[in-house]
Amino acid sequence: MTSTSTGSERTLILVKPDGVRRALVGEIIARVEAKGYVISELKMMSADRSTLEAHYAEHKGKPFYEPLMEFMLSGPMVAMIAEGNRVIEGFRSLAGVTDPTLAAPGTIRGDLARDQGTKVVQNLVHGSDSVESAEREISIFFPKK
Ligand code: DAT
Ligand code: MG
Repeated sequence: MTSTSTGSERTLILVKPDGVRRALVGEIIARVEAKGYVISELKMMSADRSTLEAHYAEHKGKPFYEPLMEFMLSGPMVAMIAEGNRVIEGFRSLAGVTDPTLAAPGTIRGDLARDQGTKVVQNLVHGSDSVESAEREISIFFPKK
């Protein structure tokens, strides 16, 4: 690493229950790997409510909060840690914007998701949005033993 390069980052990626149900786990992982990020942790899991409440604390009270909880509890998901320089920003770019109708073609949400008419947007993936959120979210899904 040169003195001007930024340090390698970590981000939390979730393949949400819609992604697992639709058998898109491999496709999503392939895009992360093809971009060149390194997956350092990976597990299939069913989240419990308290984990999701901690993860989505910033959204508590919003109209889509309860539907979001219900959706995230609706089946198994895949949690992973990806690493690389600027991976937080880079994965958000691979994922596309929150609304899959507006997400650009070429992105995970833009290519593979659409509006389902549900109260919560079902958009296949979660990616941390800052270094602080990434470290907080990683400690929720991959607590140090
Ligand atoms: P992102 O997942 O792009 O970081 P977010 O953190 O603002 O988006 O919201 C978390 C999830 O909640 C998002 O992936 C889908 C759902 N969501 C967000 N805003 C919504 C809205 N206005 N209506 C319905 N669902 C929404
Ligand atoms: Mg978010």
